Amino acid sequence: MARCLIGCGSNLGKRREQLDRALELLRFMPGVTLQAVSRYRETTPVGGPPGQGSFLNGACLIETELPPRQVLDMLAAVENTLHRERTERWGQRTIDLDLLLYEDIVMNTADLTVPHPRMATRRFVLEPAAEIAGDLPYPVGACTVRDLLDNISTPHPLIAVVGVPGSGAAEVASAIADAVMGRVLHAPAPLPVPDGGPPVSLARWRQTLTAWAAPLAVSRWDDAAQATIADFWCEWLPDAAEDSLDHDSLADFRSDVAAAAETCVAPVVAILLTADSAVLEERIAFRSRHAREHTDVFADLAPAAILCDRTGDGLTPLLRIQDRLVRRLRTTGDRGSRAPKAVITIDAGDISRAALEAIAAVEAML
Ligand code: A4P
Ligand code: MG
Repeated sequence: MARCLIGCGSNLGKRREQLDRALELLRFMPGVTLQAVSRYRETTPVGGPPGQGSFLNGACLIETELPPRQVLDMLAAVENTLHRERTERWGQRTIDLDLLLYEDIVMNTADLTVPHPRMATRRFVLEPAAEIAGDLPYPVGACTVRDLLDNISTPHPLIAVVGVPGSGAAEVASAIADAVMGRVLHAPAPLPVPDGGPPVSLARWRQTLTAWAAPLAVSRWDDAAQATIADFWCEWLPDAAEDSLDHDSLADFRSDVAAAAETCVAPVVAILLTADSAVLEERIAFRSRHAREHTDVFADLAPAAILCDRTGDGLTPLLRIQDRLVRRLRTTGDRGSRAPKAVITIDAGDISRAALEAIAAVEAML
C-alpha cells in the first residue's frame, strides 16, 4: 500500500460543497482508503488571471494500491465528475486535485511530475498538508512536509535566482523583488566564464567569491527586508570554476567556498532558470551583434559573445556549467544542511513568462 498526499482547491461555485463531494468520491473509489482530511482554508489566488475569487484549499491523505499514473487518472475522473473545465492555465476552477506526494517516489513524465513541482513554496498546499501528514518525506528536498512549511516561514528569507549567463536571472530577481516589495541583490561581480583568453585564475575565482559573499554575511543581514532576492549563489561557484582550474586548485577553491558559506545566509528557496541550447545560442548571437552598443540586455553574455567570435562556439562552456548547476540543485541524496530545501525549476526561454512563474512561486510563500 502506498500513501499519497493530495492537494485540493476550489475557487468557483459552491466551493465547500465541491470539496466535500470530491472527498466523498475519493472515499468510495475502489482500491483507495481515505486516511485523513485537513480542514479547509481561505487563500488568496496565486498566479493566474487577475480578478478571480479566493480559494478554499485543503489536503487529504489516501492509501492505495494504484500506481501513480492511475492515481492521477482517478483524480482527473473526480475533477470531471465535478464539472472541472480547463480553459486557461491557473484559471478559476470548481475543483483542482493535485497529486503532491506518492510515498518517496520521484518521477517526471510528460503528464505527471511527483512530487508536485510547485508544492515546495506554496503555503496554501503546505499548511493543510502539514496538519495531516507533517512527517511525510519530501524526497526532493531530503526533508519532511513540515520542514518545507518551516522553511518558507523563515523570517527575512533569502531567495536565490540562479542560472547561467543569458538565463535572465538578474531580470527575474528584479521582477520578483518589485512584485513582493522585497530587496534585490545583484551579483557584485560577474561570473568569470571563459572568453577564449587565458583560463580564469584561482585568484580571480577567490575575488569573485569574496565579492559575492560580502552582502550575504550573516553579520550584515538586514532584518528590515521582508525578503531578499539575490541573482547569485556562492555555493555554485565551484561548478562554474571546474573547467578553468586544475584538480588541486579546484579542491582549494571548494574548501574556500565551503568556509565562506558558513558565514553567509543560506537561501531557503532556489529559483533555477534553465535555458536550452537554441535559446542560449540566439541570445549569445544577439549580444555579439550589439556588442558595441551600450545595452544592458544580456550583458552577462559578453564573455560568451567574445568566445563565440574567437572560436565560433560560445555555448558549450555555458551548457556544461548549466548541467552541473542543475545536478547540484536537483540532487536528492545527501544535500547538506545548507542546500535550499525548495527548488523551483523554470524554463527561461521566455523571460517575461519565467518572471511571472517565479513571482507566483514566491508570492505563494508569503
Ligand atoms: N500534472 C503533472 N503533474 C501533476 C501532479 N503531480 N498532479 C499535469 C496533478 N497534475 C499534474 O493540470 C495540468 C496538468 O498537469 C494535468 O493535465 C496533469 O497531467 P490541470 O489541473 O489541468 O491545470 P492547472 O491546475 O491549471 O495547472 P497546474 O500547472 O497544475 O496548476 P497548479 O500548479 O495546480 O496551480 N492559488 C491558490 N490560493 N490556491 C490554489 O489551489 N492553484 C493553482 C493551480 C494556482 N493558484 C492557486 C491554486
Ligand atoms: Mg492542477
